[in-house]
Amino acid sequence: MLQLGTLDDLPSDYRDALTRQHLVPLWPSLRKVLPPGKPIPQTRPAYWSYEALRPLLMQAGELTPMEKAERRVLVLANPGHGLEKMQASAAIYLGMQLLLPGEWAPAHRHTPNAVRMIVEGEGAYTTVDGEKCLMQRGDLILTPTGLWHEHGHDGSEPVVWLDVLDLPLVHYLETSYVQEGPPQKVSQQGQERAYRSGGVVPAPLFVRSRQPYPMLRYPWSEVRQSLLGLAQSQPAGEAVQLAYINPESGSDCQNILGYSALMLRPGESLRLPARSPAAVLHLIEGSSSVETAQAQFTLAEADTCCVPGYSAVQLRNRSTSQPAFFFIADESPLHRKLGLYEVRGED
Ligand code: 1HN
Repeated sequence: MLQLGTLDDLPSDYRDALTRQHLVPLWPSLRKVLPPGKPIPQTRPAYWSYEALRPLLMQAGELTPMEKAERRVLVLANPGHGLEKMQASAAIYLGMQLLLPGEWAPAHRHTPNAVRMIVEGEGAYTTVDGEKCLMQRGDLILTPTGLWHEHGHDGSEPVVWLDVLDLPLVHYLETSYVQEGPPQKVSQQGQERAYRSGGVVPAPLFVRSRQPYPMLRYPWSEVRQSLLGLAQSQPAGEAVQLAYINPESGSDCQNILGYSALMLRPGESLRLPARSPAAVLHLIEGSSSVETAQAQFTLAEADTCCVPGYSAVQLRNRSTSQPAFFFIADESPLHRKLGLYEVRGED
């Protein structure tokens, strides 16, 4: 590969003349924007312990009333991007949100897509586009782009959930904004029952739903059961993994980020191949290690970590008697749409 010239090779009066005309020579920066072989990600392997962050989140509950926060969130920021960027990866934002009994997070809608993975507590709900969705541990609830949403809490204990948004990308595209609105009228509840079983969808009078987001809540009780069923039908050693999809189209449930649930059988190890998208792994249940070439993390229940793209990941269930269950968010829908998606062999 050619050794390219640097900025220092150029006379300073020439550089100044370029700058005055808003011009930049490409060759001193070419290798930075086009590194050989594979990208040099800013996203680093990063880990957040729930046990360590929980007291700080509860403290935020004492320090900052909802009226001063709108959403009371501690952002899980990847140091590789700089904490102030509030990014877990190039396209993924992560935050832990706290709602205390009786609190209310007012209605708004925005261009970034969000999902919530419920981490602890009972009695909270989120209303999305008029559908009141109960929040129970392990549930995945979608808040797609442009849909009104607000959160309430009728229970007696704090409720915490993990927010995953495509905010870094939508912000980078200069398309991120929010609108505030009045409280929504609840028009339906329990809509997830309409999509209870895989392979069949509602078709009243032979008519199928044409909504882009027909299913908003994916109850953990159903997903967990499906994983246990899949584990029995899959040969040992094959990944037990389910994708959260739009049940009408069969495609990813959101446009930019993809979501899946993965089970490790007791004592099981699994290698996830190196793929172009960065991913976030959140342990819903169990105990597991997550290892890349650069880092190794031990995840306890409710812990979260991030792994950069182009790097293989080794998962290992640390229990020989209990399964481990992961929630995984990644950038694969985006990469596929852009024609950038890659799976690599051994890295
Ligand atoms: C948002 O709307 C929520 O509605 C949570 O709970 C986190 C982070 C950035 C932008 C919007 C919510 C968010 C957010």
